[in-house]
Amino acid sequence: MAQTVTFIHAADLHLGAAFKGLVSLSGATGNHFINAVSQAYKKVIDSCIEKNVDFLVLAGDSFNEGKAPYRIEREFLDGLLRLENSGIQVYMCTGNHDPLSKWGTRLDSLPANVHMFPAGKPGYFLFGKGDEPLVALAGRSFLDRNERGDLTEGLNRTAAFDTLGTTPFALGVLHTGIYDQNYAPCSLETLRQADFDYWALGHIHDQGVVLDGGSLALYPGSPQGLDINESLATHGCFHVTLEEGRAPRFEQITTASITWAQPTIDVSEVVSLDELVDTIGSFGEDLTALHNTPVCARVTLAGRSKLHERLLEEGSFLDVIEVINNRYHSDQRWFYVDDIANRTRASIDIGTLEGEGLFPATLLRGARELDENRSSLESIIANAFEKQNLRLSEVELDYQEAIEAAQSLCIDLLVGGEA
Ligand SMILES: [Mn+2]
Repeated sequence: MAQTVTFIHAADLHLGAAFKGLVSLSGATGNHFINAVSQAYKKVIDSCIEKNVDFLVLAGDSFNEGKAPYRIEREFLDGLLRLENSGIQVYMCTGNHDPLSKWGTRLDSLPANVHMFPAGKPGYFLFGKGDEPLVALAGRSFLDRNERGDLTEGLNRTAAFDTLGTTPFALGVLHTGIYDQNYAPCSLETLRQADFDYWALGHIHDQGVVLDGGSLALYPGSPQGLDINESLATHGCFHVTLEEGRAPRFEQITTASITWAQPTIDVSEVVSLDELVDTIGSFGEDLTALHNTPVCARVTLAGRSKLHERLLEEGSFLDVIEVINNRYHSDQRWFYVDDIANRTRASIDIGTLEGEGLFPATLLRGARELDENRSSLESIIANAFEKQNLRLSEVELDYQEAIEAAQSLCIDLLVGGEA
């Protein structure tokens, strides 16, 4: 009968990471932020138990820092103990945020079901059911924060079988930036030649497929996006099935309890702050429904808007943010605006400017003449490029767009608010 093994692959838990600046929020919202990273870890553990997997792989950066508060260490160990009680093994390596040299006595407190790959040399563990050996695992931990050498040496199917004997499946476990020279760099070719069924990788916080076909190499991403820069991407872990005679299969499990977003919203049609609140709010409601989690957003407003002047008034954003954050908030589902950036520009009525017959009118007439006389426009632009030592022939230029952008910029400088 074909053998089957299932496991969950997670990485970059970053337990203890705080959402800086946001944890000062009070009440339920503040607690939700404070607990988001721990909640994601709990979901990883819950998923292992619900799916009744054979083991869990953690591919480094389990902790955000070498030293973690007692409460955080306790949470980590309690999760591992729940797995031990369910008969689920754990294979893990450390990464740049939690290098093994910083673990100290924490290592001694790991339950018996947890198998930590060594630092300084490759390590091998055998997973089996009953007397049946099933999976040879090979992996290596970060010793210090920076590992500038290639850590894949000895991490391959042959070396694993030489050490452990032959098994139906072979797995690699490594924290690596691949292309990043500071974080255990290696080449895709090395990963491929290792001939594992599956590489459980860690380090990159967005999910990604590094190798597909033959052997599979995946980054599961961080179970919880850690800050506004880890926006929208799916954050979770992978549920992997290895079956003899078939390619490895994986499905993703979402674990994040907050979604970050950085939307740019066009407000050229928005004429009042009330409308602005509604516009941003309904955008946020769509996002919370889409991701089925609370959403924290840093909003950029764009477009030529009649609101431009009003938005430059001191404090107007703080008021808008407060109204939104109070209104779009219930116990389970909320939309929270962390900050608003104003990239709107003054609303300009070209007809009025032309009618006034002042300098802007002269500028607009000049722009129109240039638009009609393409060859003189081309020579002006070619001259400007030459002065900057740039070659126009290497750029694909939309002259219409260029002249509109230039006209818009000049008018802003002449009449409209801040540039
Ligand atoms: Mn990380």
